[in-house]
Amino acid sequence: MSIELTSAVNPEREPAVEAPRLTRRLRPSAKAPVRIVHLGLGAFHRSHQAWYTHQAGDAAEWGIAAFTGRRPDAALALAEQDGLYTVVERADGGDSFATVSSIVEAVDGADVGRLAALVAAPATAIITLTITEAAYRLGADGSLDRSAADVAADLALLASGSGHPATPLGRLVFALAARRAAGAGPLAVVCCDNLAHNGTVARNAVLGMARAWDAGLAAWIEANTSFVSTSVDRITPRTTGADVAAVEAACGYRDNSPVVAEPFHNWVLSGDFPAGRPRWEDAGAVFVADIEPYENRKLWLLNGAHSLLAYAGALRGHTTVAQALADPLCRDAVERFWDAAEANLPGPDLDIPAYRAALIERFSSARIAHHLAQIAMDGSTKLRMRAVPVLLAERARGRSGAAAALMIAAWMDFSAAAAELHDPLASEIAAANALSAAGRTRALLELLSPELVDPAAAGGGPVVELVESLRGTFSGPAVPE
Ligand code: CS2
Repeated sequence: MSIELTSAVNPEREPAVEAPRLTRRLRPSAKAPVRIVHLGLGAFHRSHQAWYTHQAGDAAEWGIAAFTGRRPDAALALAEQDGLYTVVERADGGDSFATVSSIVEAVDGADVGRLAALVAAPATAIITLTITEAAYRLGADGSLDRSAADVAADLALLASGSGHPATPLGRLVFALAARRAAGAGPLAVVCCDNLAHNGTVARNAVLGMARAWDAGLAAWIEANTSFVSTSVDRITPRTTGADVAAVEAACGYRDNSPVVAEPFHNWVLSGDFPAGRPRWEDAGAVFVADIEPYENRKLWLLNGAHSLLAYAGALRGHTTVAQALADPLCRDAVERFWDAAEANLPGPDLDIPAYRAALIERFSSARIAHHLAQIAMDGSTKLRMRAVPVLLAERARGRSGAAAALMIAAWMDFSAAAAELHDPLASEIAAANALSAAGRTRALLELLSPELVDPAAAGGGPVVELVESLRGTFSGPAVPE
């Protein structure tokens, strides 16, 4: 018996005309000199810091060399386009497209030699970071966890001089040592990860690593590096194949690295730039003396609601932020959490009612598919910034903190149900989940913060019982409309 093979491609069809690849030859734009080095080349860097730099009035003087984290892919794709990419601003009324040219060099993060050379160059004035919250390797006490396996491995490598470090912190410290050796002078490290006091966190993490390697280097970093704190905001869902096709249709070129973002964008910064900075204020960045109220507003209200929706929504069978928010049970939990957070945010200047109303609109965007799975990752690190401070602040005021405790209970239910957990503490969480009911809740709370189970602190035993009583709140299926 013979089988007739038919080609999947219809030979009668016209061959598809391939759109030209986006490059600087196709879209002529000069390369600015590298003055910013970025660690963590991902979608958010491209929709936020690189976009702000592109919009700055003095953009021609400020090129970015951006390094990936674990994988080289994003650097390879961007390098093929000479660093150019498209920002798709996705509004309810439609998409708008802008080609961004501030990234002038896209490098595989493993190329630590190139990183050191660029950081050591006198022209480099700024190092920006989006390395994820978990990469700061903070222990529950807020200092660098030197016993974390990858931190310990990097410290051993640095001490022996036998190879290049693999963690972002290790690479950064290695590169700062090169700057010190070159006598290239002071610079600013600008943390753009969603952490409370992120400049201080970055400082403690970098100095913690440096001190364990070379006390002289640590002293040099203290004297020559300004750690700038920032609050960063722009919802940036993962890019899909449909987005690549939409760019091709609208712009007439092939861009393998476009990024989709909401129209809203916000950047608040606090700190010194000893070697200068771009005019980011031209794109709306704001420079303040005291960043704490802004960062708490963003971390608690936006990111806190995101994490609550990620766990509650997933347990209720939802996939995106907009779907979860449309579920009355999830929406009610968000509003209650916001009430608790708002009660602990200072003054009318922050205009919380308007901020909350804007968040409802941003989260409800029907055209942005922001996946809960993307937000659910690294929950143990995120909840320390998003749920624990509100819970402790509420208890310090004599209230139960139930709205924040509900986020923690939902995270626990999610972590027990998840087939695979993406979290720096995944094995500790799995071990805790194997314990019996009350022991399990206590052990999980302890991973978030020892304060939550310390009988002498505001929390104490009642927090364990409170969280335990809230478990299972979202485990039923969503009620169909
Ligand atoms: C989100 C953030 O994934 C997450 O944890 O909460 O990435 C959020 O979308 C951004 O901070 C928005 O600015």
